[in-house]
Amino acid sequence: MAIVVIRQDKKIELWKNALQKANSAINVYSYIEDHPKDEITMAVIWKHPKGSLAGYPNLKCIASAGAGVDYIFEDETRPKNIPITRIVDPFLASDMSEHVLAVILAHLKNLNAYKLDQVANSWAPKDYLRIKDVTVGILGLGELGALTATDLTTFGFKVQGWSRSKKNIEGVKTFTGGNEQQEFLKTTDVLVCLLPLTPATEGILNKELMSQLPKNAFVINVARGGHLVDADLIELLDAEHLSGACLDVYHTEPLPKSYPFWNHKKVHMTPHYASVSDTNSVIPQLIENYYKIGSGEKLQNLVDADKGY
Ligand code: NDP
Ligand code: OXD
Repeated sequence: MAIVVIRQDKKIELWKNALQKANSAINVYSYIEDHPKDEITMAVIWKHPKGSLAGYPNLKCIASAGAGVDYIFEDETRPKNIPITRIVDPFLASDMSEHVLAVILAHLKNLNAYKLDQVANSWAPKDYLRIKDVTVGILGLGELGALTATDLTTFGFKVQGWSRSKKNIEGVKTFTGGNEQQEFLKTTDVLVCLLPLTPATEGILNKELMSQLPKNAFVINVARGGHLVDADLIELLDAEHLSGACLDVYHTEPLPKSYPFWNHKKVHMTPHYASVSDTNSVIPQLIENYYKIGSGEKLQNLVDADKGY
């Protein structure tokens, strides 16, 4: 039994060392070093190179080092019929909630516009919005969406959410399914996308959906770039239907330098860092699952392969 860490960013050694430090009895390898492939029972991965999951004859679990698993289903060469797990973690949820709150407050108080004014030496007071007058609508009421929704209510926002199955969250008006989506959108001033990327949600932030938001609505996409139809967003911003957007995720990451978002005054960007798995917090659940593989117990935070999340 052993773990292989597969990721292409600079954090590969950090994850290998953190797993090793958490439990020195486990053999942990990085996929770029020589390692005995037949020993590997668990792969801890993040945006792995396609094809790199093949060739592990005893692999029993593919563990995403993040909450999202879309990149795993996109790899057709992945071994099928092996459980996939994902991260569910209180800091991942609270960091996301804090990010969304910061973005919404910056929008209400025109902070992004004032930064542009400052760069242009322009003194231009602007009307601002009050929390009590703003309805935030969250697409996706899972681990991250539900906490974000609850936290926003404590700040005095009106909050509503839309999800696949009906939810009951104190202080949050909930909607489900296609029929209720229209009502949800019509009454949403700030739309936050916290859906997983699946065939059912790909391109959901399109012209048809975003046109149903009230004039001057603001869109926040912190889920995946594949949810957004970029050209539709730009069209609705330029037509002054939407007042702005804040994006953390993109179709291609890093976003190519020539991309129109970079220089669009109404698009505010962060580099896919709204909320990041903290090794100290998430490694215990990975190690528990590693031992559960050995004992044949049910794994924690299993992904439903049929739903894709
Ligand atoms: P969960 O799986 O816990 O929640 C997903 C929510 O979306 C659920 O409420 C689910 O409904 C709903 N949903 C899924 N499919 C549909 C659909 N077709 N129609 C309506 N609702 C749907 O995910 P998390 O909250 O943990 O994470 C959400 C996403 O956030 C991740 O998949 C990832 O892409 C992104 N993320 C981004 C980060 C960043 O830094 N930008 C950091 C971490 C995550 P139901 O409850 O009924 O199943
Ligand atoms: C995740 C992410 O899915 O960081 O955890 O995007």
